[in-house]
Amino acid sequence: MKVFACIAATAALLAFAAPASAQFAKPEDAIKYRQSSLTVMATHFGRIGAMVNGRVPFDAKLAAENADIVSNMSKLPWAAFGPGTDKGSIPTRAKAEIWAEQAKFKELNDKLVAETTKLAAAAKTGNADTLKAAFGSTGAACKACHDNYQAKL
Ligand code: ASC
Repeated sequence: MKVFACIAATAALLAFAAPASAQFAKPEDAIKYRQSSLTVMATHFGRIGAMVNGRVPFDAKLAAENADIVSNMSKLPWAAFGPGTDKGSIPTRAKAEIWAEQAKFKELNDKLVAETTKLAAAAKTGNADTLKAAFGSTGAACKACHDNYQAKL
């Protein structure tokens, strides 16, 4: 009995510690997770955009905080595009090609993560022009994936 309780407790702990990919009970959970992380990423990327495009004053500290969030968020969605998460009872603009071309899709995600890492580093320099350049290449990485894998509205 004690051994069983110990195994059960260990299993429960491992379930929480496991990578996100194994943690979606149903497709809707994965869809919500990836949409949420992409929404948070876009929100904070947009705040940097407002600065580099002159809609709000440049603020190095805010830019760095926003870029760190973008960088962290960019690592999350991939795990929520696993097998069987292509459709659910909530709307998704993810195209079927994502699951047909997982290697190519992963490559674009890795590119995004690399660009957002550079964005976070650029923001930490405190130089607005450096940030603007990194914002441009990060946006191109967002767009490359959307052009291929996001259904038009
Ligand atoms: C954004 C945002 C995106 C990307 C993309 C770049 O600000 O929300 O999805 O930039 O539009 O082309």
